[in-house]
Amino acid sequence: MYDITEWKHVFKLDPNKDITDDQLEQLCESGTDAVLIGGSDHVTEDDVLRLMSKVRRFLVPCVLEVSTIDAIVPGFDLYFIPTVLNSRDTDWIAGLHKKAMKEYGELMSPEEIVVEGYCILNQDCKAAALTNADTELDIEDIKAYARVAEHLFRLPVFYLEYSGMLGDAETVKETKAVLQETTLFYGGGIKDAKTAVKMAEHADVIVVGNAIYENFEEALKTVQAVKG
Ligand code: 1GP
Repeated sequence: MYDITEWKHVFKLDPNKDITDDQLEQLCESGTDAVLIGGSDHVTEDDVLRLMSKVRRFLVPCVLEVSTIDAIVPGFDLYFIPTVLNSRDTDWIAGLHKKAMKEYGELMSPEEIVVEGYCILNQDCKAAALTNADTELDIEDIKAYARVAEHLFRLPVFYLEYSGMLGDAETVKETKAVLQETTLFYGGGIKDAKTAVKMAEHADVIVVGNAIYENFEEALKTVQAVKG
């Protein structure tokens, strides 16, 4: 029903941050391929539910990126489950996942679940601190993680995460070159049409987060920039 291999652009909304109803409408009707709800800290069930019910008024696919077991809310189109491949803490690789499955496994429909193999590359971002990620990776390490995602774990998504800073386009290009089946997501520091085009040249899907809250008008322009 939802073919993520066709996607090019996603907005990531933080349930802990404020957005006006008018802005939300503009995002949902912008032509983006999906609205992803997720954040690294202070994600509560109430905030997720509130935001979901607003996004739900529009046709855009509404996805929960699960970051805490305490805020899993039914009613989303898809559930993205991150596994942080370069975490030093097994909880973020499969530990929390096992806990979630123990609690909700019977209720979850496999067709609603998309597992994302994260590779976190900005050592200063919250996600890196939270997951104790080993960000000291060279391009060969990153390509190896991409191959782990596609060839070993057969994950549908490999996510290069630079949250808060613009990453290296050459790294995205070289990573893309080793992936055939797995969809390459790129997120981090996209703040306007120019940065969107730059990262979308090699990533399959670009994710725009912070810019929504920092410069809304420019963030909105990233959709047309990559979807034309
Ligand atoms: C964060 O990859 C996303 O998880 C987007 O990053 O907030 O820097 O746009 P930014």
